[in-house]
Amino acid sequence: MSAHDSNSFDPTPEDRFSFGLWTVGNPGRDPFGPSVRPTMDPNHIVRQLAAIGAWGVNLHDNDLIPFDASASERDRIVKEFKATVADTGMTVPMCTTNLFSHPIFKDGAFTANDPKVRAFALQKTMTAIDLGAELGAKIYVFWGGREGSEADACRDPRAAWQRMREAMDFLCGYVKDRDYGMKFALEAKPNEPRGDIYLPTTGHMLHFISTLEHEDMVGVNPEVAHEVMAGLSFAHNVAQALACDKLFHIDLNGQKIGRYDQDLRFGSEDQKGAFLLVRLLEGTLGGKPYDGPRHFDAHAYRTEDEAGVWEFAKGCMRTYKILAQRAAAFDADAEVKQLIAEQEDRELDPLLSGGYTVQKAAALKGLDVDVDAVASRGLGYERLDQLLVEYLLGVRS
Ligand code: GCO
Ligand code: MN
Ligand code: MN
Repeated sequence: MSAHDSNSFDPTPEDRFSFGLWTVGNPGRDPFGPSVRPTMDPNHIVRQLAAIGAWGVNLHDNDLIPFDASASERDRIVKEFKATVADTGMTVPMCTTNLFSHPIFKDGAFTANDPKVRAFALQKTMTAIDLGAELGAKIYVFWGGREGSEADACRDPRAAWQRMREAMDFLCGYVKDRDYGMKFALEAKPNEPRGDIYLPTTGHMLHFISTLEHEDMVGVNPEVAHEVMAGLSFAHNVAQALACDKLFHIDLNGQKIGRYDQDLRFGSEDQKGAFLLVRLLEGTLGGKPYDGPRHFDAHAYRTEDEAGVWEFAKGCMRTYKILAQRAAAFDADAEVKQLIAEQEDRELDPLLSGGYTVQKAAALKGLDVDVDAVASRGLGYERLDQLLVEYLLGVRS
């Protein structure tokens, strides 16, 4: 099969593509209008996802079990859902808690000023972690949707940070005590629904994690839209997480800079950013590829009916695979390789890596650098970037 055969972009379980129940199940409600699509039954979602070649389905506790369900209702729902997941050969790689919809969370959950809210948030999360464990999830995501403020005078932001740490340390203890073998993935977002959310970027999260008691079991779940909302390079954020072995999960979608959280189909905006991201995740430039789930946290346009939703989901996976193929071709191109290699002067490596020694300091101080020659050299990045654009536009392969 040629690399251009459209079938080669069909998803397979090895691709580890996953969707949340809340993503394809999004009925199109927004602040200006109600649902435009009927609510889909979770079991129907799982069957459809399996039919289009997805591998995993993720959920918040309340995507599956209504907030006020009785114990017997809960057990019936979970039993049926588990059977559907098993029948379709799907998996539940990740679960999370809805700590933002119910009015009790209007001032946050783990960071709320009212201790009863914080206690309820821990109670709800432990119950949701139990559900995740029952469904076989090995990754547990924390997105602090309402962990923020508008009236900033309401609390010392250091207290919010401290409360968040205490909650994470407590819940890590719970998972260890129960032997669930789960890892936590923390998801940053700069704002929306709160005016400002604490821990607004992946970089903030990475530092926060280094202050936790069980730092080894906590990583990040960066989302394209969230870093782009903050005006940042998503690939750079992901690269830092990968370099620290902290990329435990990822939320893929599309976003225009400077907007509200759009959650668009993956690759539908900023194709260059998406190309650089997939190149990094797939390791086509070299380096260890990302081996976790490729999760799409996005939803279909409000213009769509159910058929449009499945087109949206297929589009996310197909574009990811197209970009993976484009990135592999780009990095295999001899001219690209040469342009990148030209920037590398291996000779100085021993002086530049491996830490400080007295000898290296002396050698560096004595080094004769022809400053003018180095400064006047063109770097060839125009040609390199044009080649990237040509691969992206499909005129070079
Ligand atoms: C958002 C977030 C959420 C989270 C989800 C999983 O902006 O609404 O991206 O979709 O990813 O709650 O924790
Ligand atoms: Mn997300
Ligand atoms: Mn989001």
